[in-house]
Amino acid sequence: MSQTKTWWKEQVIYQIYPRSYQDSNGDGIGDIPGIISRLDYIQSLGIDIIWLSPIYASPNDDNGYDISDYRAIHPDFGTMADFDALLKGIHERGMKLVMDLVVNHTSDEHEWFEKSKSSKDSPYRDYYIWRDAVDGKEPTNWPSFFGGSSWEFHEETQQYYLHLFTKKQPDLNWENARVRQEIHDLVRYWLDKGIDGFRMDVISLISKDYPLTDTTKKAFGEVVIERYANGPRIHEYLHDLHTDVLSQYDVFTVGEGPGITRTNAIDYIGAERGELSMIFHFDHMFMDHGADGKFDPVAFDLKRFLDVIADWNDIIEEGGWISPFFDNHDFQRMISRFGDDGEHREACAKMFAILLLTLRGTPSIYMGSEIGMTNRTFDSIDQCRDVETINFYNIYVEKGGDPATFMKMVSDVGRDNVRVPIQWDSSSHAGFSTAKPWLDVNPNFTKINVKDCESDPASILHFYRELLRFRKQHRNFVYGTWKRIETSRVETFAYEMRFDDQQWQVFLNFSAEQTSISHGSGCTVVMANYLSPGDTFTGKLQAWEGVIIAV
Ligand code: ISL
Ligand code: CA
Repeated sequence: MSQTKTWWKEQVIYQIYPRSYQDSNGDGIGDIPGIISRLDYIQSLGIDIIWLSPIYASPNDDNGYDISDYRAIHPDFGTMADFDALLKGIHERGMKLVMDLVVNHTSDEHEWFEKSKSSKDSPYRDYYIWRDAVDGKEPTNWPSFFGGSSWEFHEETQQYYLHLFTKKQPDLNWENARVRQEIHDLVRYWLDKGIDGFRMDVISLISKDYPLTDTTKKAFGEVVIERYANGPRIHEYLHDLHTDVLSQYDVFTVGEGPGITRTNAIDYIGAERGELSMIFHFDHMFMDHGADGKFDPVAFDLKRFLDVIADWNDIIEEGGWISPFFDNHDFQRMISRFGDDGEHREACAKMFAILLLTLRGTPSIYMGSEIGMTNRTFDSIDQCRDVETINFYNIYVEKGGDPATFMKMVSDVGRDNVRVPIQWDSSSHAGFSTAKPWLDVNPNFTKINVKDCESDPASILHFYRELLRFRKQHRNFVYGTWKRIETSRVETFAYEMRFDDQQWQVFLNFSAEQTSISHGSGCTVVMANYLSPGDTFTGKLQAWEGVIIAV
């Protein structure tokens, strides 16, 4: 199916986790003026769209994914005037701004919840999901994403409320038309300010499947599919939000949500559906999570990983659109997770850049990938800030688990790996702040930082720039076709892209072993991490080598 031309299909997203981008006032917390001071840098990369993780008022139980006022900026980040200046600065540079919309839940400190819990008769009671105890216990056996039960008992009114995330993140009741109206209003508030779209947090979870009943599944991922995601009214809610609000602006939306699968995704993103512009899917992100989630890991399966990438690429042929990504603020650094962050770090980071930027869709680059940032080591829970890590640590240790074993897992999979400050230079605190940061920098900042990359023409940073420029010049990436080329070796991923009379092939070696491929020999290189444009490809692939050739 051919895709209609739309600006947001042609662009590239850069995600900023605001607490960790740049501190401007020496309190150790990244802020809006800090981001403003880096806009020229972001523009110099060739980025089109900036996605900001939440900057709203929040008690920060889940670092801003627990919002207490949707129309206020958290003082840690600055003021509304700072926000307006940021938006202006982004637009002046020809870029766009996407905000995070977190409306599956609010903070328990949001005034709606304060009123809701005040009394069973409060007109706000029904903004959230309250239930009586059943046989003196939780209404259902639902586990929370962040450990423990999804129900919290409220002594004063003697009922439980539902929270799929932490107990400070009560789930909103979307069945209530007033809740939906409030959300439409706040979406309109930000769109009227001139932002260019929303990334919608766990949007697949907003419609609950009533009556709420026990799950029969054991594995957390299956519970999500069985009970939490893709509820009966999800498409009605998204369609209404689109029709009543979003469609009146020239904006786009990217939906995030566990439980969206290869088969049901098209219902969210099909062009004629009028729901979401695109989604982030998680098939490659959850595949090494075991029954109990990320702290119950199973072995990474490269074959499956590459099959998932190729399979999801086809959804674009079916008329859908996605945002390819390999890391974000919830996972670990992509090269540490899927590649090599040691000996072959530079080659590997560049190869992943080739992959990310030659898939169809609107790619999302997580801040710091452009310099090949890596996971760090966490030796003690005191070094961690993430509520997910801390909750699961407590559960693990209470059950008699060895703290050191858990901390090893945290160093692999903990979300704080990607939340450490950006490494700007080799000065103290990596140039992020003059004070001790809210989450300590990765000690490798003296070797991996933006400043050093700037002065090295062969750096990962310059490679990203070149690749982004290249992507912009060629429409193959957006409107062409993409087809996998079968290879005899799991670690060699190959595909072909065509548009008009242009034909390219991409070969990627997902290993440190040298190998060769029977395609493309004698063709001219257009972009590569070892070879230079204009070189002749010989069919040989070095460690983590990536190459795009013209056929
Ligand atoms: O982070 C995860 C695994 O470690 C995911 O399961 C994550 O919880 C899920 O993808 C939803 O994430 C989003 O909503 C959460 C928030 O903590 C995440 O930061 C956000 O991206 C609750 O708002
Ligand atoms: Ca600050």
